[in-house]
Amino acid sequence: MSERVFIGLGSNLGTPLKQLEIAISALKALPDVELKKVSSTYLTKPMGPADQSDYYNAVAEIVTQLTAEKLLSALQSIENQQGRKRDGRHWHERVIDLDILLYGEECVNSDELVIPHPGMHERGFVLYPLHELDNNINIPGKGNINILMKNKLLGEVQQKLDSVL
Ligand code: ROI
Repeated sequence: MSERVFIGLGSNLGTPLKQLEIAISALKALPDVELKKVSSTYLTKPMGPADQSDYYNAVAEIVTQLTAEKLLSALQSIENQQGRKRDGRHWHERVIDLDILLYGEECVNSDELVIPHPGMHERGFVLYPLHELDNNINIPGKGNINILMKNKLLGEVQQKLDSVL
């Protein structure tokens, strides 16, 4: 059984564009993962504390046979390889962030994992790149992306750049 999965990527530390590129290559190299598409890169205002650099965000679409839990641990290994520090500071800068946004139509609610990713439906830095990959997608429990994009969104998009792929 394989699922269509969308992964959010974000970085605002240590040459962010390079970090996105490295993360995409690492995703591509994962066993049981087929990389389908990568959105353009979006330069976005930080959501959270303003005393941090702007973020570079993108969304990747994959098809995978991995369970959501196995995929999460693979993504965490990639983050760790790229030197992601987990110092517990809330909403602060990061070298790379890889989030499972959607896993097919599934909803997951465990201690380790919540899918759809909480907050994704109100974040411009997620919805813009996701819309580029699927302009009519439904976010389980939240609704159609076109309706969601009419709301006031956090993490304002400054600029759209080419895909890092
Ligand atoms: N803000 C933006 N614009 N992009 C992100 O990827 C991002 N990631 C985060 C927080 C700190 C919430 N803010 C962000 O984790």
